[in-house]
Amino acid sequence: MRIYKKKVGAVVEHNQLFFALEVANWDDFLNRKNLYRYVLNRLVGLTAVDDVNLTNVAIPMGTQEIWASGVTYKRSKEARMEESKDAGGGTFYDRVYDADRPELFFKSTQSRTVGHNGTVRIRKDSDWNVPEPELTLFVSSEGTIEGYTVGNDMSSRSIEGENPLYLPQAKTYEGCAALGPCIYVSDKPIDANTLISLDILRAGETVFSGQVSINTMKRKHQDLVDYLFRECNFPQGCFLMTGTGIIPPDDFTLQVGDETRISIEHIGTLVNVVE
Ligand code: DO4
Ligand code: MG
Repeated sequence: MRIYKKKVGAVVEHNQLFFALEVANWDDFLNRKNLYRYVLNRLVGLTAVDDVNLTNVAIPMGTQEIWASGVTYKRSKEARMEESKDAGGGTFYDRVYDADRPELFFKSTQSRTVGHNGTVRIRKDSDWNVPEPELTLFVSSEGTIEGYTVGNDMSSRSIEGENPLYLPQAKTYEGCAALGPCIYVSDKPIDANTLISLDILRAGETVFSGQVSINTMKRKHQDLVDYLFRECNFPQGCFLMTGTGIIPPDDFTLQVGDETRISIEHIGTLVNVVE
């Protein structure tokens, strides 16, 4: 099933039918073990609705933090070693790729995040910027993976490449993240062969396209979550981006007005315009 957050309440898509649900508090609604069963029970006795507008959905988050994982795909390791070679990046990305402990970093809050059809930003002090299309987990306060959404971990490659200690500035700023359009919830983990694709359009023309399967990811979703929860509590649950396996070539940078389209099978397509 897919859960869309609306200005008021939620729309749930289940077996090709749509249902409107009242939601008093989004944090409480999402943050539960076995979210799938809970929502399924709430659908009992409801009549499907015909007239559903899914273009104006809200960011499917409440007050949760967004965290992110890094260097979980070989492509990310290689691109980052290249961009940071003048700063000694030759070894540390290699090492984190092979280490037991993953790279995890704080990414964003709701106020710095946009939803489907929202406007993401590139920093004014950065001249090399990319979207990072990432499968994003919704994790309950008990550390269980309850749902999946599409995430964009907008990144400044020039700032990150200059010095790895600048990572928080390369990653966290106003409009640095997008999530949406919905949360995909199932009674089993997302298919291991799920494809992620990214298309970047400039003045209506495609200037970059890429695709990756999540089965090429180095780490397991639950291992990332377990590390994140080792010494952090998330009373409302949290979102965790799982890293990018698609990075445009080194001569590519986003421009104002570009449109990013990130699709993940089973979930949908997250569309954003760059400002
Ligand atoms: O190491 C820097 C960030 C990595 C990242 O965001 C990714 O691999 O997706
Ligand atoms: Mg990333």
